[in-house]
Amino acid sequence: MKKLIITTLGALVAAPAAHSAETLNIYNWSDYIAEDTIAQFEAATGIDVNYDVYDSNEVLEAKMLAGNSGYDLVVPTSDFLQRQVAAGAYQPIDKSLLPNLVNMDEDIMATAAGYDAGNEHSIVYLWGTTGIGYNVEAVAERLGADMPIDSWELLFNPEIVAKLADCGVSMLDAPTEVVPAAMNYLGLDPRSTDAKDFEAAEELLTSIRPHIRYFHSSQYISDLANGDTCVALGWSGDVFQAQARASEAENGVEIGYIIPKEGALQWFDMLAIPVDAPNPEAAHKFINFVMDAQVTADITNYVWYGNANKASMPLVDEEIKADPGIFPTEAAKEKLWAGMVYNARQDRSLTRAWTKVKTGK
Ligand code: N2P
Repeated sequence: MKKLIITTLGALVAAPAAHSAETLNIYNWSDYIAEDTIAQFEAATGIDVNYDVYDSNEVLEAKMLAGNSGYDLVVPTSDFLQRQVAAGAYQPIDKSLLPNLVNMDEDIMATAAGYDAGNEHSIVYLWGTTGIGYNVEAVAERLGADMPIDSWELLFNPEIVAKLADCGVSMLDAPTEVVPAAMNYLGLDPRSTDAKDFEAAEELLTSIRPHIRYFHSSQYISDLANGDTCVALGWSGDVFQAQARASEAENGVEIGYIIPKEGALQWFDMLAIPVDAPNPEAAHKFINFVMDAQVTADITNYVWYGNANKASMPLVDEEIKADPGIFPTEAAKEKLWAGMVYNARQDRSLTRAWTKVKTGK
């Protein structure tokens, strides 16, 4: 019986990898873990990991609300998590199985507790912002080198984005992130749930729709890196991964990331265990493994997202720690907003606006 083995943490670490029939099913965001994290976990515990990826909170939410996903560990963003916890989708985390909890940054965990009281169902995995990735040369060629590249204007000003359309502009397919960003650009409260504000954003987005090549939440990493697109509304670390890929390829593409001066969404992605997880013990084991200072530092150093692990910080590359696109300055922090938790009615009105934008109807 596998349960017998996994109640003894010490025995697990020593278990030979080759003889274990135990599996852990993880469903995580794409491009969101270091190259060797899973292999290291398997070697340390003897647990076989099935690792699937997604690039959309909506896709994950549909699976969590339907139940029977078969996953032991998933990574919803905190605003989505709150809704899913309310629906009974997650089981409480057994903190007695997480000795590495002492490594966590209490301030960030407290912020996350705003979405999950007492951090009962979740542990912060990584966090980042939703801003703009751009090809430095391609944008300068089209807008002139003096053009200030620090604003949502680049994407949301119809005259400016029109000039960039030929080199390829993409947006996340993430209504709860793009619609509030458009509202922020319009001077509206990005956390507003007023249908009128959604409509104003819809109108703006529809006006720039002809200049958007596609809506997709992971393809833009390689497209930016290869120079196939030149502007993306995207996630901080993903843009930095594009930058790193271009520089490794030595293809002459230089990618920058902007936290717009008007503000940006700061989000937190959370490790959570579905209520019907087949192997919650292994999920706890993985959470504790990830909370190791070196393991988390390796992840941040690979994916360029901030983490909530205080003990990992001395092990995070100086270049990453010093980058204001990854760890925003105090001034930028003042403009960041937190994700809104929409109720069903608000969610429908947001989704309706988004569908219209995407289909142009
Ligand atoms: C990584 C996606 C970042 C997660 N590709 C957005 N919450």
